[in-house]
Amino acid sequence: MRIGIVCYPTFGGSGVLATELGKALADKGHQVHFITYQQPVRLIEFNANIFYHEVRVPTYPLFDFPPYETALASTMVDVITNNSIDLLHVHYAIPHASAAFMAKQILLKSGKNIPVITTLHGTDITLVGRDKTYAPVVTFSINESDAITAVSQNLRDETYRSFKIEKEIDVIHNFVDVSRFSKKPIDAFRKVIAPNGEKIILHASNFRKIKRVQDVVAIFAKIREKVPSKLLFVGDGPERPMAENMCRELNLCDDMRFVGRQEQIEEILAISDLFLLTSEYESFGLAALEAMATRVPVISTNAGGLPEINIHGKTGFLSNIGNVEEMSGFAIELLSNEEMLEQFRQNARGQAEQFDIGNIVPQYERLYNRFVKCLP
Ligand code: GMT
Repeated sequence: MRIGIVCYPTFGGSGVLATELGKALADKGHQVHFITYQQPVRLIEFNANIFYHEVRVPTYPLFDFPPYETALASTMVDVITNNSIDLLHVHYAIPHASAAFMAKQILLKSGKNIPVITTLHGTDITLVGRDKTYAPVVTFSINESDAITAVSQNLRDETYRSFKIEKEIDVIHNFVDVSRFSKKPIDAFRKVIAPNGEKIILHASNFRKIKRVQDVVAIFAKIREKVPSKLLFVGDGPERPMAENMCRELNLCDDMRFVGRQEQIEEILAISDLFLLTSEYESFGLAALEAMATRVPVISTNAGGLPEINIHGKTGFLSNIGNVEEMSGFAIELLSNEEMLEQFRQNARGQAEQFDIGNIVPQYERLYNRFVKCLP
């Protein structure tokens, strides 16, 4: 099958998922065409079945806002026509679903009916999409998609609650390639971060407000009073200066490191003992799943789809949003008990295996086959 994939090419979970899906489909013999404004960050190796088409947005002095959506729709038409694409799969509704609708209408004029699948990822529904500036277009373009998927049951329910959706939304959970997250810890690396055998706690995100990074710092301050430990922050974003300030105010700077955006997250996860995810909403929490695949237990909030992946008392613990006291208590309990920690490590890996790429990608293929009846 020839599949067009549209996504955000940056470090966000939706782009990571879309890229990993494209790579997996290419490995299975499908021809995959990425249509984005920049090479997706996880699209690094060469694969004969993968093609990349850049969306260029010409500027003009009249444009205070260059019309990206128009450029995207036109590029979709061009790529679909010239590469005989069978199906278009867009990730994140805004503005990909509406650009896909426009492309579909244009192609219909020349007799081609391109099936469009929209995968909803989270903030396109729960935050940005709900804004009344976008909501009518988001509702319309989701309804016009030939199929809709959501990355968790929670996101599916939220979508029905927030928008007037007239179609069935299929839940296809996010996935992880567990074989990629099976790295052995590099001792020398661990020693640099935790020279005296301290426990290593990790948080990885885009440092947006929704992640409540201040809670990560506050939890760590409490853990450190009881358990010798270090905190690693992976990623970057608007709340990072605030977190750095907090670390200075609480006198934690010797035990905290901001390592910025990292492509080889599996190396960092491999030396970690605990992952913290304090978000006020996560449709799924792909970062937590990647941690679990590396045998790292997760202490998270119980917001959104997180309870669908993190099992309380088994793979980690869940608390109400902002309950720093309880989350630090759970962390101290776990990090102070080696037997319990090892059991949770094994449980985390076992749970991640349920979401292995090999179990989830065929669900997308079955969905594609509803519209395009052909083998790779
Ligand atoms: O978390 C973000 O702000 C990034 C966002 C994205 O679109 O890249 O992540 C969303 O999609 C991920 C992949 O499906 C999910 O794992 C994240 O939970 C979801 N984020 C939110 O719902 C806040």
